[in-house]
Amino acid sequence: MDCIFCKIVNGEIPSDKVYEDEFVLAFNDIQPAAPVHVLVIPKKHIESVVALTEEDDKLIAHIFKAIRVIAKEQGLENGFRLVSNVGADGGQSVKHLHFHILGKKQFTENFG
Ligand code: DGP
Repeated sequence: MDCIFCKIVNGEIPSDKVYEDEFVLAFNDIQPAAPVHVLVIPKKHIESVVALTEEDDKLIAHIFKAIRVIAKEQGLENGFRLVSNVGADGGQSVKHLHFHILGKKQFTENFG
């Protein structure tokens, strides 16, 4: 499958890893939009949030547990922004489910 993030999972493309366990990988975004910009992905290929099924319930809980660990490791006690872009209108460029952790930057309440 021609998926950049699957290639990162299987080591074909290098990445700057910040966290890894059996089900989840996290690495620094190649185009950081904040001083901390980590991408958290399931190792399993899932296209986006809307492609999740009940079978993935445990995986999603696991991803959120990893997000808590990573946020702590990255020193984001003061907060962070968590984003998952979905589909064309959501601006999703890589069609493999991922969560952006954006930190060490003061965000506002506005989206745009
Ligand atoms: P999105 O627009 O939500 O699909 O975000 C995809 C992000 O993935 C974008 O911020 C740039 C990042 N990205 C794309 N290709 C690579 C890559 O090869 N390595 C890393 N580390 N990040 C990548």
